[in-house]
Amino acid sequence: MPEFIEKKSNGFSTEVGRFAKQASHPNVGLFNHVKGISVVSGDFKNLSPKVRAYVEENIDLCQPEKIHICDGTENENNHLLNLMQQQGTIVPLPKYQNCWLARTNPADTARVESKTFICTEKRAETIPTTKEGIKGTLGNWMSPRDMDAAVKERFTGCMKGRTMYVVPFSMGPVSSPLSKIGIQLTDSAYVVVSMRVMTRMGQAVLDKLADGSDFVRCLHSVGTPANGFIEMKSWPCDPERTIILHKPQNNEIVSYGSGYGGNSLLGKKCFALRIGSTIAKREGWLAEHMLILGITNPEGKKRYIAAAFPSACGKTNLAMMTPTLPGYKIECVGDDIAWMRFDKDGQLRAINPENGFFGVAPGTSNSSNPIAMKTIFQNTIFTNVASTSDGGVFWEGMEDEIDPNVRITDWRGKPWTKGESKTPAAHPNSRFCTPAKQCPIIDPNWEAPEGVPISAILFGGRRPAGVPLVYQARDWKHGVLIGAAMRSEATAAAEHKGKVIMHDPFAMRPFFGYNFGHYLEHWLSMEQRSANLPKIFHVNWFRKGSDGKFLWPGFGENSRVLDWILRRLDNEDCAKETPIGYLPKPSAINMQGLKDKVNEEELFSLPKDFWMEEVYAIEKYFNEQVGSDLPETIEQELKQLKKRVNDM
Ligand code: GTP
Ligand code: SPV
Ligand code: MN
Repeated sequence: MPEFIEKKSNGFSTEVGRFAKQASHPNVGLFNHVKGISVVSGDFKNLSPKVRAYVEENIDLCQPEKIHICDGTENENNHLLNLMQQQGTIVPLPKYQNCWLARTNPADTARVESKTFICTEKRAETIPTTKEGIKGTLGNWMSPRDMDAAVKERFTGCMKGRTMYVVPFSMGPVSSPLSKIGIQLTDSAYVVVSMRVMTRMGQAVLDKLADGSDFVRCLHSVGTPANGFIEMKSWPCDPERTIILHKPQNNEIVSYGSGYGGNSLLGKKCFALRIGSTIAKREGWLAEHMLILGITNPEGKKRYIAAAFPSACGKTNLAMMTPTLPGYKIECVGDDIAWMRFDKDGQLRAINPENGFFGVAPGTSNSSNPIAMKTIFQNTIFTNVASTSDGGVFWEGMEDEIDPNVRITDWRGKPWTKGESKTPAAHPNSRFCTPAKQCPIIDPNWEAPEGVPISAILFGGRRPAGVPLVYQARDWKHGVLIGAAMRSEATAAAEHKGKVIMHDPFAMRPFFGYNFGHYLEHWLSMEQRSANLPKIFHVNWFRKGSDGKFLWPGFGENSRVLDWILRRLDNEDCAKETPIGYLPKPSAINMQGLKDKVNEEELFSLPKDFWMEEVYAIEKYFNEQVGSDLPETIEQELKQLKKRVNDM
């Protein structure tokens, strides 16, 4: 029971002072100073020379008041939660165990792609050379000189009066040879507690660095607005000057102005995908925006599948799916990122470099994702969801999960009434940040240092028209074309407006660390690494009928599609050749026991006019956006697809 209960004006009890007894700084070193600045937790002398140099350099730049070297302990975590509660950054959610709600500044709620840059000497290393007058959409480039100026302008003195946290973290299990280490310097306690959930963070990582090994340098500040912008004390940020910079040559990330998601939890998109993909290119492996799941069929045969869907397009849902087909079992390895490489036997193996789920909250419910619902109500930080007067959370999709008599406060802190309020209760990109090990179907091998063997790779997106529920690539090269040609409706995960269909090759468009043309070459080169390549498929849960409704029930029913995919892996004769690849033969997808009849004809139809337009759109995209960097093989693959569709 909490020791002090205070009635807050927002209607529910908060546990002020719960951790007060332990709130003194853990692990304090007396006379522990660096450059005249006191180290309030941890021992600076014990850091490796490389880490010390990195910290010292950035003390000079950012001029923090204090240094806190994070050890990752529960005591430290409680101290930071307590601190944030006092500052008003988070409130406890007494309905659950150790759960917290953060409300960000409304100007800081999603990833900012337009302010994200890769810095290399030559522009062509980073982005394909686009046609004259065409704005490139495959990443933003900046010169190292401009990067230095941007950093100096924003970071000089930016941590005055604040604590600089030194966050040692590992992407992947600390003991895995496939893992990589980073040090994040940040002035946000929210980022520290979130990094503790999303990565392996703390002393064990510092111990591993003691041998002098290198690490990815991650500098982060929520920023201090230069002028005009009204600062919100509980969520400082500097939206006007926000910038996310990556220098692959130095394995370096610098992020300023935002405290939210992929902008600030630098292990995730910045490290595991953007810097990760450049390391992967050099070292001959793949860093991808993919979930990893294990699936056991009714005969007891288990396989692993990786799947790339764009942001907010169903990775978390598929990774934790509760299959409706009897006898199937799904286990979750990861829901967002896969690091994959071929082992000495030519088997592709994947690890999930993360340690938690930073999942989309709206739409998560006991009917759509009961496993997530069993995962997230302990030790979780919710951000920008709505709260209830009984100390819980609410979002769109949770209507049946709450007591109808509770009062709801929306993500901005305003009273909200169902059916009356015109704005959503939870921000569409509101998220939960929860430890992966709490997932009741976490795979027994999810931390296996050698990774899990991948048998199939799925690509998919939100395609309301024309694209069938599932089809299989003809071969690896055709599969790479399918990945390159991915398109999807825009979502709230980034700053895009409206439901336009956007190109999102490999679900990586916002996350490429280097030239997409070179990335395609890299994927094609995997054919030389193995005689046992995973089979490639494309799925679409989001096709709509002439009535504007989804044609496919999705979620647990997607097990029917996975069943067909597994049977294809077993070489079952359940597919027919079509111009776009192999589609299920009539009645090959098990529809037994489906609640509502599915219009299979519409779901699997291949309208010729749609596919001609699709091919032209891809051709135009490659021409304009990838230009001469497009591999000859992909050009040939597209030509062949065009011919097949034309002959339809
Ligand atoms: P990021 O974390 O942003 O990379 O996204 P994600 O791919 O993990 O997205 P997530 O699984 O959280 O999907 C979010 C949205 O997709 C929610 O609105 C879900 O309701 C919806 N969704 C997921 N699976 C299905 C499905 O099979 N059918 C339909 N119709 N919607 C789905
Ligand atoms: C995504 O947008 O794909 C996410 C959320 O997974 S964030 O980490 O904020 O990028
Ligand atoms: Mn993602």
